[in-house]
Amino acid sequence: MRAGEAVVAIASARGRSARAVIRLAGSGLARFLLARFEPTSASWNPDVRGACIGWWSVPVHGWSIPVDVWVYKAPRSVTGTDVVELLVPGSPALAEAVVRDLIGLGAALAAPGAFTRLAVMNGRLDLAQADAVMALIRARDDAEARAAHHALEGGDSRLIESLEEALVDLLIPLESALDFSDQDVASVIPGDLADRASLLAARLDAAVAASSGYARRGLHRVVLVGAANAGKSTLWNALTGGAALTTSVPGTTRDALEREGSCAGVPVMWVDTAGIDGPRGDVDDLGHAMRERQVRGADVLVGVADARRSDFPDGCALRVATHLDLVRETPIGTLGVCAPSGVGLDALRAAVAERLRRGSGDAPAAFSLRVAEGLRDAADVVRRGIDALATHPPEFAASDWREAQRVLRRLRFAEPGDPVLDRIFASWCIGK
Ligand SMILES: Nc1nc2c(ncn2[C@@H]2O[C@H](COP(=O)(O)OP(=O)(O)OP(=O)(O)O)[C@@H](O)[C@H]2O)c(=O)[nH]1
Ligand SMILES: [Mg+2]
Repeated sequence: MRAGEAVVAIASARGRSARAVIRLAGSGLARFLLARFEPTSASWNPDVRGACIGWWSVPVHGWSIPVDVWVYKAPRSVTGTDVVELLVPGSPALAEAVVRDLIGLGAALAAPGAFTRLAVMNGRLDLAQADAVMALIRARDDAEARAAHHALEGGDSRLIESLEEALVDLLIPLESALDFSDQDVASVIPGDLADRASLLAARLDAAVAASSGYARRGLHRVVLVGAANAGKSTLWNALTGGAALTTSVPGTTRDALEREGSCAGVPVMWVDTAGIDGPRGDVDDLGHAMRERQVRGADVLVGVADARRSDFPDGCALRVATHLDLVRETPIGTLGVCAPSGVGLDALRAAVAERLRRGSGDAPAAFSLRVAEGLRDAADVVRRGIDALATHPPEFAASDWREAQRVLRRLRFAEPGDPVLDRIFASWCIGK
């Protein structure tokens, strides 16, 4: 951003609200304030950090609207530039009129993610933290919000940094061995260098493996499995408001049916499947294969059985006994439900939410998909260097490990114009 340039956007959520936030960032912001803001305090100074209430005029409309103005000065602002935030009444039309007016006065409409991008370019956030900003905005439950927050506070950045340091520890003895050009280079390379490199590759692998929770973008999948006629589809309909066919004929469901719902505030994807012992035949077998795939991808596997038979499949996290209206008591170790009347559904939702919370653990490993991919690439390049060390002159291993160093560095830093920036901010919305 050049001197005198400013960007503007509505920074609050779209739609009606009590207040809307309009954010300006860049330099020379005082000119907008001097042109449109009428402060209630005579001592207010547009070039000093602070807040002031007053009136904002939009001359094209002849409006003067109440406004709270916040001024933040570089570098102590979210973007590292000067920032002005206007809190105006939360009418979308009104906020948009103010933004259009500011554009008329010379501000540019902020591109998607422009404010966070400025924060990155000005060193307020690194790229791993920028990923975390979006992850936090998109977090669907407590566990994801905690993971994203951990990354935003620098959790991922510290991990990447420590891996970079371990790489430097490998490179230093290798580089200094290469400097002994008058000796047999191989004889001055530490004997345990390959072992130490293998250890680092294993650390990178472990970090990638631990990243799956946060990197997963789909909803938590809760899969209903059980014998044909157990009442799975009836239960699925009651939980999701769906309209799956339900009959007393075994094998009614052939497809896997998916529908979003919520478990005690945790958004989930409920999945209904074909009955385990249902009919066989070419088409039915496709349904059985589909069920097996769903079972493998389940976050919580819910075994469903008619309470009168209690024939639960093995390996389920929860056991749900249906047809509670037709038995005297709930079978031991199960959650009893009567889907047609709604009995037991809330308890089932709560139990699923509890399972999901337990599954996510107390300190979820938190990386963006981009970071996880980068760590995987770095592990590959480190291993290539280990192979090279055994078969080629040491320059080859050194070159591989320097490349791994670049891969790790790019997870946190980018030069202006680096395509990784566009990749990170491509899916962002305006105002963030
Ligand atoms: N009385 C009673 N009937 C139920 C209950 N749940 C399901 N049913 C009935 O049981 C029969 C089988 O229900 P479905 O939901 O189609 O069973 P399913 O497990 O999906 O069966 P498949 O699709 O063949 O695997 C239907 O006639 C439902 O109306 C219940 O809690 N009480
Ligand atoms: Mg069914």
